[in-house]
Amino acid sequence: MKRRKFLKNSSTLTAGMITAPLIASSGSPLKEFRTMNNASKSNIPIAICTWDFGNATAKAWEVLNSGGNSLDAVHQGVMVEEDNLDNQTVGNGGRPDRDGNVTLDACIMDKDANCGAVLALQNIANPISVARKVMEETPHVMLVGKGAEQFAYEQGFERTNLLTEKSKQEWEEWKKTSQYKPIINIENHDTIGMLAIDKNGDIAGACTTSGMAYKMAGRVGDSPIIGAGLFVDNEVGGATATGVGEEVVRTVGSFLIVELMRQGKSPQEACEEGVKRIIAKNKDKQDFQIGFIAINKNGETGAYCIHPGFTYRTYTQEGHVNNPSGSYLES
Ligand code: SD4
Repeated sequence: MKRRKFLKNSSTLTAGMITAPLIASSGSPLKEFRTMNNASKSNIPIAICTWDFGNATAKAWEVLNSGGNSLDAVHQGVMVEEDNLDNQTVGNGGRPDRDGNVTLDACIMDKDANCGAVLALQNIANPISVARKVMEETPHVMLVGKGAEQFAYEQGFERTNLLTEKSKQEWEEWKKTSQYKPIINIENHDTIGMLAIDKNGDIAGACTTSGMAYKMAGRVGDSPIIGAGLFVDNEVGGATATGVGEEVVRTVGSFLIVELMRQGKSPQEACEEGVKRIIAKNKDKQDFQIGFIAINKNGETGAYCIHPGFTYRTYTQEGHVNNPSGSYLES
């Protein structure tokens, strides 16, 4: 069954089930939304992404500035990095798992809370496009491994060898010690998570990664998990994450940040609280990086991380900037 039809069939039930608890659980949300919606919209349209992926935000901006929607903007924006063979943390050319297989994770979410994801996808260069197909062409949200790959071929995607000579050589070198030790701020870029607001004021997000280098076969992090690596609520805002995915999953980080904004926190305050929740669960261990970025309905942005070094890109009418993120620790 096509997704749209499936949603139509279930919409009466879902609307009744979700509206009541939302309003009941968050104080006076209607008042808050009204305040946010009445504020200045000078920051719209806007595209933001984790790390210094300037070519990706430039692409997203091109889409937004020519009147395109936020879903197309984030989709086309993150694809720039999936296609960048020099980027060994996203898409084609990504570092493999410990068995030498490149396995990709990605998800996408639109203004109507439609979403799609692929997990541990092999041999397909643009996992974000497959995730969007899952969203638009199936009644499901996530497809994993062989099933995701099979679906991609059915949708016309080509089989591609994703292991570049450079990533292969590094993996051969790594095998000499075989120590799994995620590096903080690896080469100052990593997973790309992107959020955008279009000229209509609608928000969408996308997140795509090759995951932690030399992970166990079958390991999946936060990046393709809606609520963990990415979450968008068009009434409130969006958030996305980079870093050690296990820790983001444990706190459902992106959903948490959006809910904190719903309760009145700014994107900056919400990101800081998100990081602090992770720190609180890791009192004896801080040798890992997490970075969050967030945006609210007005186009205000925020970012926070554990260790200094994380940056995020913003593209608005005001300019195209790589911004340093505040950090919980000083080094
Ligand atoms: C993961 N969050 O697979 C991703 C990878 C990442 O910094 O962002 N690394 O856990």
